[in-house]
Amino acid sequence: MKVGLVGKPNAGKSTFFSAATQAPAQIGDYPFTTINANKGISHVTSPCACKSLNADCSNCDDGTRLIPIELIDVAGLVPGAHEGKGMGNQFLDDLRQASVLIQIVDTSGTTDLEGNISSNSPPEKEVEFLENEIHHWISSILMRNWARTSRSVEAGEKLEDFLSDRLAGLQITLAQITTALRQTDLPASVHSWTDEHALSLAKNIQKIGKPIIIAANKADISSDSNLETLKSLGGIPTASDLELALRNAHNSGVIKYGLGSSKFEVLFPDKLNQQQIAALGKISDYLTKFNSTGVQICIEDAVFNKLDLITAYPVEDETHYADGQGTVLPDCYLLPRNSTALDLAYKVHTDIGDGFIRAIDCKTKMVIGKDSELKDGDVVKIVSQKS
Ligand SMILES: Nc1nc2c(ncn2[C@@H]2O[C@H](COP(=O)(O)OP(=O)(O)OP(=O)(O)O)[C@@H](O)[C@H]2O)c(=O)[nH]1
Ligand SMILES: [Mg+2]
Repeated sequence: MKVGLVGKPNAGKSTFFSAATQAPAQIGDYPFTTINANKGISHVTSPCACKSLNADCSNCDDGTRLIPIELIDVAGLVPGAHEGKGMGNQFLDDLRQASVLIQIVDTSGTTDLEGNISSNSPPEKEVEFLENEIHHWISSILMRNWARTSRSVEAGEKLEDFLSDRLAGLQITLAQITTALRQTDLPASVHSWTDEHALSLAKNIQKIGKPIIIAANKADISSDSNLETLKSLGGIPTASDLELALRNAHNSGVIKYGLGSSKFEVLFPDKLNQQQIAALGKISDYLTKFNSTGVQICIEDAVFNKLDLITAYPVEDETHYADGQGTVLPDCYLLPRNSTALDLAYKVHTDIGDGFIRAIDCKTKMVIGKDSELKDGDVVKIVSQKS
């Protein structure tokens, strides 16, 4: 599960990345601080299955399960990137593996679309141009050598198979391409497709196969009107640098702060200097107003709402909900809704999937077949020839 962070330069992508992953990343108030992509592990949270099972689990934090996902922070994207402007679009390739994108928008309006300091840059323009760049990127992949290669479709190859080959590696499924084709008005003969046709198909492919969440970043210094505009576009108020400060203060033992929390606790008030007291006061005011820094909300919205993933726990021992070594609920996987017991088996290991015999729903102790659909939080024993 990979989530890509995108946006214009200087919007706060690396700050968001560093806050969410705790991995070091270069942060600077100038464009193109990041050239090479940063990759790191972040987590989404979900109520652990041990709660309802009354199981003695040591893999969650007091009933909250942390499930790892990968974040990718790429170089800033400027208008015309698909034509080679700014850093060009080779770094869009870094986003190929992302199933969902979070666009980091500078809602404060203090930087223009190139990431240079500006007095009043409308943040909604960022949303518009970025979508446009992603659409052009996908359509350029679709249309590469179109006149020559699309002959195979005229010769009988199924269009969706042909397009799926084209988009291989972009984390876009055949089913998503089929849906996008159904939603797009296209000429029957692929030979007569124009760039405009490819662009309308690319728009639908992006909406279905690479959805974008909007983080209305720098909310701590944004005007109410800019924030309202972004919220009307679905933006989530976010203050990445406050989240980074909170996590750093938590890691250094100054405060106690839980992921996505609406508050923090100062552990050693006597040890704080005036500057730290002022900074924590500012953060506290922000949390009172917004209830959270928004970073965790963006990531969880991407995974649980946009991608609609569910959690499942494979185990080997259906009585103790444990693996072969006795570890209770050792793993928690994220799977698309409507995934089956067989899908989970394949996620654990190809051999386990190939050798699938049956599964057991550990909550009900009922035997379930390979086509049985899993529910969020299911605990499943897979019986396989290879296990
Ligand atoms: N006030 C405020 N400043 C922020 C926030 N997030 C980031 N910044 C500042 O914005 C500037 C740019 O941050 P970066 O994280 O380097 O931005 P970026 O999008 O990765 O930039 P490039 O790598 O150049 O594309 C830095 O000065 C950050 O401290 C925020 O939520 N609030
Ligand atoms: Mg950066």
